[in-house]
Amino acid sequence: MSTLDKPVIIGRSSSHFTRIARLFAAELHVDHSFQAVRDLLSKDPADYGGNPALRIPVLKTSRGVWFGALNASRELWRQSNPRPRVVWPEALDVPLLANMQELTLQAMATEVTLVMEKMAGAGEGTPHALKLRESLLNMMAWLEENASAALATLPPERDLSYLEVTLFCLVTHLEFRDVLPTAPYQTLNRFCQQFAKRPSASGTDFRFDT
Ligand SMILES: N[C@@H](CCC(=O)N[C@@H](CS)C(=O)NCC(=O)O)C(=O)O
Repeated sequence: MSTLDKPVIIGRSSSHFTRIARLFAAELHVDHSFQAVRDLLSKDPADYGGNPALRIPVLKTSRGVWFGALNASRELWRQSNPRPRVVWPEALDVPLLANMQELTLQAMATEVTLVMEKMAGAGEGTPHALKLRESLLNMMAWLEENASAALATLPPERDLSYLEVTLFCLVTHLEFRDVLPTAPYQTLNRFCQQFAKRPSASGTDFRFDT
């Protein structure tokens, strides 16, 4: 089988956005391979599967190249058979759920900036880094306060939702990268403990690619 017959996820095993795509591939039982991006400070789009944004994940399939975790997850879903019932972000049509998804993704993006700035040597004490940390703490407090009600509002007949996958990847990554102590977020931790029982979650544990 050529690589294009079999989807390729391009990313890093330590990246929370990449884990979204890896987790969907596992949930959907889509046979795929994984290509690790060696240097996240590279400025060559070719190192990111051609993504001009210089970001991961990217999914390569026989149909083309898909930039970003949501595009990758949807395409993996389209390739799956049978197709499980997935609740995608556009179905979250009440403020509680829509805001939960927005803040989960924003917290992930904010964490990326904090980690990348640190990796690039800018330090953690710049005015912008301090503001980002404050914003991240605010978002985490909001997510903790609203998680129970939001998760209970998701359609019960679903197999999976993008919201749950992203929330799991966010909280577990904060701990993995030691960005924030996560112990105070009891509701979010309870959710993660439950979600971690899925083979797709335990099979995609964060680790640093060598
Ligand atoms: N909108 C993108 C964001 C992806 C993203 O920010 N990925 C991080 C890794 S977790 C990245 O590529 N960081 C490199 C950088 O910030 O330069 C998605 O949803 O997939």
